[in-house]
Amino acid sequence: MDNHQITVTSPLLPDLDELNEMLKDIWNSKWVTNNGKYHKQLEKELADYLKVPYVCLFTNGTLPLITALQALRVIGEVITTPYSFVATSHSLWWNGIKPVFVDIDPNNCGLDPGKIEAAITPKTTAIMPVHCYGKPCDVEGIQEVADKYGLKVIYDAAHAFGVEINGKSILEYGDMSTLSFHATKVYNTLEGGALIVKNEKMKQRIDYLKNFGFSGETEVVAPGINGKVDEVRAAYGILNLRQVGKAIEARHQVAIRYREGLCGVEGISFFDDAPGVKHNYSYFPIFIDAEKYGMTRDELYFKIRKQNVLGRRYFYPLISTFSTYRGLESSKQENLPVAHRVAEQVICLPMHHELSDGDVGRILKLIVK
Ligand code: T4K
Repeated sequence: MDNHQITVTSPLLPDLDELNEMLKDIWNSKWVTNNGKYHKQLEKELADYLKVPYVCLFTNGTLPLITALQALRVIGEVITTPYSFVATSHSLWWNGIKPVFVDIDPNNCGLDPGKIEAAITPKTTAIMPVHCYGKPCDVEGIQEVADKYGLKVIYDAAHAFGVEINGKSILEYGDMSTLSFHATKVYNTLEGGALIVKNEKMKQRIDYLKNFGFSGETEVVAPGINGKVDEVRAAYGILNLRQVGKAIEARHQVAIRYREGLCGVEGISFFDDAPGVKHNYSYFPIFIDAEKYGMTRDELYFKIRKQNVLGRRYFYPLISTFSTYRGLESSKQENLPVAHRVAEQVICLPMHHELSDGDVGRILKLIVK
């Protein structure tokens, strides 16, 4: 029996010959970084593809979070979710900001806007929600609370490349949004990321901040960082952008097959497509109700692992349980009952553009009893 390893994801890679042609060009030009021509081209092409005004490229998806907080001068306390990759809260910590965890809505695994108000204090200056798995948060509900209390909203949209609500990019909501272009993401530049901003003035400010704060050869206007992307990764990104639509469609087909296979399985739930939303199928989380399914999440997780199917428990354990954060008042388990439950139930099944029908069949056979 075919028992090859099936990983949770697999990177979308550009054609090597095409990349080689671009590498030759870079080698000839000897311009390899610092806002080169491929860097400029990728920022422009991404803005068009994503239907957003301005894209600022970064070397990963964590630096744009850190930089957005700097650019908007966020201080004090920020309301955020414990149900995410740890980079979300770390970006606050690196800015000397206290994360205040609020529980999630089980229907989208994003911040529950109904629970935000109770966590606001005089020190609260912003909200940092996450479009977890690329599923849109309740963006209207979150904005309503933000407007009422004069708070900034920075979306960690690391998973939400290309997601739209009624034809509008999800990256347009809030004050700023960030993306990750890590190898494990729908669209990747090996390592990489971006900050999406709304006007040219802010784009300029971010460009200063990601280049040590330099506004010219001899002037430094802010304590900036080095977040610049080199020409090799920009070229790679240009080529990947040409095939990402096809890759998302392949993922869509995998999601359809999973849903067909898992429909009606007692004790297993999953997300359907939401009306009006263009999804990117970046992850396929399933949630195990141990009592009804007759097996705990971990029992199923290790059972499929033993058969070389490497799902992942994103996002277990919760950020609020890590040593850096567990002493915070908002980290108490009774404050986050939904997040704790979901983190105990989730397995992200393998999801990528190269999964074959046979792979999906093999995975389903292990889960459907
Ligand atoms: N905000 C959110 C909500 C995020 O999810 C993330 C990152 C960030 C912010 C920060 O963005 P970055 O600074 O990372 O750009 C991965 C990624 O490293 C991380 O980017 C991602 N989120 C997180 C959810 O997952 P791991 O530790 O699960 O990756 P790893 O190395 O175990 O890889 C998983 C599987 O992917 C492997 O079993 C096989 C496949 N893979 C992976 C790599 C790296 C490949 O086939 N090739 C590869 O090169 O963290």
